[in-house]
Amino acid sequence: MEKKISVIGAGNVGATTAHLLALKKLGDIVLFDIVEGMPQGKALDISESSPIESFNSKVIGTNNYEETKDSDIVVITAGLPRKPGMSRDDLVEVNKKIVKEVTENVVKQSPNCILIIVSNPLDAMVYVASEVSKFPKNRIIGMAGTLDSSRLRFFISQELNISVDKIEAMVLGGHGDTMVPLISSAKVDGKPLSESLPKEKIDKLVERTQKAGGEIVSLLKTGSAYYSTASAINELVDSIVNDKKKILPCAAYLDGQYGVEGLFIGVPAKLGKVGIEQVIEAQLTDEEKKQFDITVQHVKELTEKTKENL
Ligand code: TXD
Repeated sequence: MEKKISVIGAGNVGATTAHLLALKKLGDIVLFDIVEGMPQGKALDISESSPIESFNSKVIGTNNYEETKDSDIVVITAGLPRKPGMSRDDLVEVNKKIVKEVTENVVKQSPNCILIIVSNPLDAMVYVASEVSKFPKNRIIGMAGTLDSSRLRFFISQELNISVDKIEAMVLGGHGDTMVPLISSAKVDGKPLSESLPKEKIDKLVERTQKAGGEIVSLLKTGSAYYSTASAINELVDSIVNDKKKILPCAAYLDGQYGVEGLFIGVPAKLGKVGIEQVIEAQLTDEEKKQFDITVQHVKELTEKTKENL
C-alpha cells in the first residue's frame, strides 16, 4: 500500500516538497495550509502534471486536519521564513506558537506517524514538536543537516570542478551560524579534501556554507531557500519510506552520544522505516570537538528560551 505523507504548510518549502514527493513516487500526499483554497489549488496543479510525469499518487490539498488522518509521515513546514537581516533565531516566538498548534492537530489525527520538522529555528522547533507530541524520540526528526551538507558538497564541487557525486561531506550541529562542517572527514573521490585544497580555500567554503541560507535570503528578499530544502526533505522521506537505512545528518535526540544528554541537535543518523534507527558518532578532531561544544551550548540556550511560555 502507498505510504501517506502529509505536508503541513503549503508555502514555498511545503509545495515544492509535495511536488518532488509526487515526482519521486514516494506516496500519497496531503498538502495542508490555513490559507483557504491555496493548498487545494497547488495540489490540483501538481495532480494535473501526473499524466506527463506518469505518477499515480493522490495529491490532495486541504484546510482540514481530518484529511491528514493516519499519515505515516508528517512534514511540518508551517511558519514564517526570515527576511534579509534576520537570524533564524529571531523567528522563535512566532514560529513556536505555529509549530505547537500544528503538532497538537497532527498528533490527534496520526498518533503513530514519524514527524519531520523543517520550520525555523530548526533545533528549537524540533524540541517544541517533541514536547507537544510526546512521541518516542526515534519518531521526531529535524531536517537541516542534509541541506547544509548538500550546500557544502556543492561549493566544494564547484571550487574543484568535479562532479558532486565524488564529494562526501557532512555538516553537524545546530542549523545556524554555529553549524560544524566536518572538514577532517570530507572527501574528494575518496581522498581527504585537504589533499585537494589549501586551508584558506577550505575556510572560505566553510564560511560560505555557514552563511548559505542568508546568502539566498538576501538574494530573494522575500523568502528563504526552498528547492534545495525540498530535495533534502525528500532524501529523508525516501530513506524512511523505502527503509534504505541511509546515514543522513539530521536533528536527532542525543541521549549521551557525543557526551550530550537530552538535546536535539544535528548529527548523522541511520534512517529507516521506524524513523531514527541509530545515532552515529562521527570522528571529530579536537578543533571540531571544540566547535561542536559551542554549537551544543548555543542550541541549549535557544532550547531553554523556547521552553518559556510553551
Ligand atoms: O533547513 C531548514 N530546516 C529550512 C527551514 C530551510 C529553509 C526554510 N526553513 C524554514 O521553513 C523557514 O524559515 C520557515 O520557518 C519554514 C517554511 O518556509 P517557506 O519558505 O515555505 O515559508 P512560506 O512560503 O511563507 O510558507 C509557510 C506556510 C504559509 O503558506 C503559511 O500560510 C503556512 O506556512 N502557515 C501555517 N500552516 C498551517 N498552520 C499554521 N498555523 C500556519 N501558519 C502559517
